[in-house]
Amino acid sequence: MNSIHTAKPYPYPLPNNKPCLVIIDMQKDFVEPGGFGESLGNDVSVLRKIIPNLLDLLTCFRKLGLPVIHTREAHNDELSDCPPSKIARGNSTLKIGDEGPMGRILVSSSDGNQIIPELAPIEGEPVILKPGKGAFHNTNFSKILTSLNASHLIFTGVTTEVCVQTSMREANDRGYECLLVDDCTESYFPEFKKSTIDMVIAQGGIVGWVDQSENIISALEDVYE
Ligand code: TIU
Repeated sequence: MNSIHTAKPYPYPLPNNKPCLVIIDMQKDFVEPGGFGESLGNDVSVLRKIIPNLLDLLTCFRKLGLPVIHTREAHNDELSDCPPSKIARGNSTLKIGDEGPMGRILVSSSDGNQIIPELAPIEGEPVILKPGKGAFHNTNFSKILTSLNASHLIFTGVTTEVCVQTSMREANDRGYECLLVDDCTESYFPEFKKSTIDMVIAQGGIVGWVDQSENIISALEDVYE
């Protein structure tokens, strides 16, 4: 069987069906000033360094005709999909649903909720609007993965220990073979990113695998071109 032999903790198998790129929450809310991320007290500029690597990986998937799925952490205008506990959490002056510099915080119709232009979805790429940190909770993610006959998911996006890790763990529990891309995911807290990566590959890959985008691109080109 083909594999990405550089992956940790051991080679990541590449299937005969198509692996799927999952890009978690690369929306303005988390990487641009004035959004949800900054309202929580974070320096959002630290997340931007993954954009060029992620664009290279996305370009590779598109070129090879492999599926790409985007997610956004998003709520409807009425916030009927947002538990009061989520709105109340944190000590920010700007809460979910409040009017901020990029429109209402974390509301799907606002400018701040859109994916950054560099990584904007193209026609045919599903965008999952997820009200939770995980991509499966109250979404059609499972249905889309089934329709794509997906078994192998390559996870990227922000933030590593919150929405990316939650989604990857949910996928792992559902039987998907999950690979986290080290240089295509970022956290506001470098130590949390490192710990997440350590946790994923500990105990023989208890949650999945980790590798760098350069190795993944080169293996995908070898196998699927
Ligand atoms: N706060 C934080 O680190 N993350 C989130 O609230 N959502 C995502 O990770 N997308």
